[in-house]
Amino acid sequence: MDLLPFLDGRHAACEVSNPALTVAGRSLHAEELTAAAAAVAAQVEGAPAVGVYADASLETVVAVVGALMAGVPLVPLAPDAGPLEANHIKRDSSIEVVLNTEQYPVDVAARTDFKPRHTLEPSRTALVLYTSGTTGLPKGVVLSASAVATDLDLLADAWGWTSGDVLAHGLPLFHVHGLVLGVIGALRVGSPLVHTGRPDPDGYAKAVEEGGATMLFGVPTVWSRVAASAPAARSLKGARLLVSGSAGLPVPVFEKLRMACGQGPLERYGMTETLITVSGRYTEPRRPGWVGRCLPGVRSRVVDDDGSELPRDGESVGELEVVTPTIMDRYLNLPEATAGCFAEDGWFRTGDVASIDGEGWHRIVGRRSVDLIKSGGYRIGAGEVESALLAHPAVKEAAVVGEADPDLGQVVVAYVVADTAVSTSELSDFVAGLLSVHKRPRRVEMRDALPRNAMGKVQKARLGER
Ligand code: MLC
Ligand code: AMP
Repeated sequence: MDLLPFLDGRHAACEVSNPALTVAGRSLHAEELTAAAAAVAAQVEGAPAVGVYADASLETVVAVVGALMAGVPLVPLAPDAGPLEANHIKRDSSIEVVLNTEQYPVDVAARTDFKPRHTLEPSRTALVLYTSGTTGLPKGVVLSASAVATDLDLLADAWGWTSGDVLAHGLPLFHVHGLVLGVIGALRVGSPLVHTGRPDPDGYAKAVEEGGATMLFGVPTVWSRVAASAPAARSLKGARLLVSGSAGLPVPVFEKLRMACGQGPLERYGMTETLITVSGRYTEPRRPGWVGRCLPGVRSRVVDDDGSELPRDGESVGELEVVTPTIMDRYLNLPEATAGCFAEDGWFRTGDVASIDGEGWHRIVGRRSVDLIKSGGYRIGAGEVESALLAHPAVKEAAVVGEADPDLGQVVVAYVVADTAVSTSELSDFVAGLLSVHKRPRRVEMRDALPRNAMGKVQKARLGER
């Protein structure tokens, strides 16, 4: 399947002399990218799956394209993944090779005439993306080439995204936002990509002013930081479209950007398991606080605790369920968890609480479970952080929650009962080292005991009480 039509030389981007791709200041032209990726494809073809150490580098993009060319399922690893997280992912996905490491380096200057024997059939697995649940270690979400391609085409249509755009962002390359939309999306549409290395306001300003960026992607934390920097916000006047997602965009951030650069970001909503299902359209007025309507072919409903559908009146609040052609195939090796996230009639339960109005606009109100935290747009499972804390020899009990934060949306806060003296920063660093840096508790509070109910279950709502 032509998940990357660009690679067949059919796409306009191949004809322009501008680089197709710039990551953290280093660039490749379309032909260079194709040739280097073909060398990766030759190396990995036939493997059941391949990993990539997904730092923000040209090497990561070349590895991603090479795996897709060869039709080999790609498993990205966060560059700061600690041993607990990284070993789980490697074991669970049975990957033997992790590209872009000392053992399997990626050469962006490599050239080969290799023509992959496999084509990426629509039903083949393109990606396995690991994402946190409320408990346990992250689950591998198996995404087909067809789900990815369909989603990208629907989004390109909704956003008027063409090869005439230049996309810029600085998001991590191991999740849907930065990798699927931000890299594979740009390659599929044929728009040059400027990855700024990190998603900081100055990088975004420079991408517009010097890199000619017309479209920018960010999580709300990034937009909030851009809005707080007057010169950076003003420089975005030159862009055609700002897009926000991965968490709810606060209305004041939307308004601040609108004042500074003439537009508030267009919002879209989705998750790893469904890809992006709901979005504003670039031709329609934006409604701050609302994330848009279903993409064509997607259906949605909100249901109460009994599974009965609630009225589409913009007021009734229930769990959001969707049916979408962009749905995952399954959670890897977890048939019960896979079955558990679908209602009896096959609708996917998002776990998000929302309302839908008479015109089909969606407002996301929160999440059903307090055990899934969104911090800086990262999804973090409370159970995973609690288990990591309990692995520290001093920790007797631990409970983790997400608390509201003006910068990150939510921050991970841990309440800990310890047997022996231990500093809060040691515990935070311990989690950062074992899982990954963004999962570390930003605040640790020591307690003599945790509030529990008669059944012995921790009462998370009472954790803040002294
Ligand atoms: C700090 N650092 C440590 C550390 N504490 N390193 C080791 N151990 C410790 N204890 C270092 C980090 O390595 C990093 O270094 C630096 O400190 C800053 O890290 P941070 O404090 O974690 O950064 P922060 O400013 O909090 O990050 C904000 C952010 C980030 C917005 C940049 O949250 C982010 O990138 N978010 C994007 C998440 C995303 O893409 N989600 C999409 C999910 S898909 P250094 O050297 O690296 O600076 C999805 C679907 C959809 O949701 O709808 O899109
Ligand atoms: P992830 O699996 O990391 O992709 O996270 C998916 C979750 O991010 C969803 O279930 C939502 O809770 C949240 N999310 C994504 N986009 C939005 C948005 N525009 N508004 C509010 N929440 C969002």
